[in-house]
Amino acid sequence: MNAFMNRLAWAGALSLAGLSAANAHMTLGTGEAAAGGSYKAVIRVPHGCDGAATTEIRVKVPEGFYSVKPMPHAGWQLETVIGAYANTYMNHGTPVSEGVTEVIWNGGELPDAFYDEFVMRGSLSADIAPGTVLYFPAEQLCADGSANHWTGMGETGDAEPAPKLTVTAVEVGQGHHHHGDQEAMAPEHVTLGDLDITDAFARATLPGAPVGGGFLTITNNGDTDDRLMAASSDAAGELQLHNMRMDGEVMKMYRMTDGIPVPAHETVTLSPGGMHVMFMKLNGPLAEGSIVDVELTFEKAGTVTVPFAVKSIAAKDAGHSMHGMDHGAMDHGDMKMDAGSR
Ligand SMILES: [Cu+2]
Repeated sequence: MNAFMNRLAWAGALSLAGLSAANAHMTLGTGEAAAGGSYKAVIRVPHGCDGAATTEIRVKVPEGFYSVKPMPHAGWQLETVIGAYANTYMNHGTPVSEGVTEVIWNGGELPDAFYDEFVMRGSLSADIAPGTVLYFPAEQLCADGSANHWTGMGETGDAEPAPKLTVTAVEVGQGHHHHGDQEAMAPEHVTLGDLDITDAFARATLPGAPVGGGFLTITNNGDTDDRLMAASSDAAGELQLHNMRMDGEVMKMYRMTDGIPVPAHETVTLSPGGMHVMFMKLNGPLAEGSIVDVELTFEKAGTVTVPFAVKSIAAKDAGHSMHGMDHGAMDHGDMKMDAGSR
């Protein structure tokens, strides 16, 4: 393997020895994530510097975590450092060789007595070996000019331990970024608490098409009603939850602004001609045979990433046929209002 992989493997081996971090360290909200998927790094800042308020957080982005976008933080300014990656990554078919390598939030004031979280989102390379530890070295600067250096990796150095992420094996359906065998990959089911999510697929779109449709089946095995509240994906600027209804002789779609209920012990199916996840402002065509990761957020169960298999433009797998025409031919007046009002 190349030097990059060697370095990752070395970092992973070192980390095995140093797992006993105290709670008051700067850490990541989710310490494990699968290679080949998206990852939301939530950097937790538990305290200031010996009583002084925190005024700046600088976090380095590890190699292998690419296409990173930081989340603005109210009351803080946001800066990014753009640099070249050691490797080139494929982001939905486009090679990416540079991006955000450091994120700086500054100009705010977080008192020592308070806790806060700073967030960035990106993709984890599918080539990262399972068990690899990625470090997010961080500097915490405080109002009195002092600082905490959260830059220790493994057992090296005198610094406090850096926030770290353990990368786990590529999940089924997520190896598509780098490997050509995606046609054979139908998503297995995804489990989130009491919810079983199956048969997630999207229809392929033509070049230039602004929208696409996604479908899935959700079974709630629990005793508590839940609700699909929102969806998001790197493949599109916005995802909305839609349903269809007859308006006179014309089938129209409308936005389900209260989400999609998933009652206890029931199965809800989103399928062509009915409820669907609508990809708005597509960043590019949904290519048949590829997989699109969609993050679904439920009111109770929380958030999960579900791989949607992209099938043919008129896929009738689910036994329906209408949806392919809807978005091209229908009057989109209502839709434009929806999209523009966000
Ligand atoms: Cu729609």
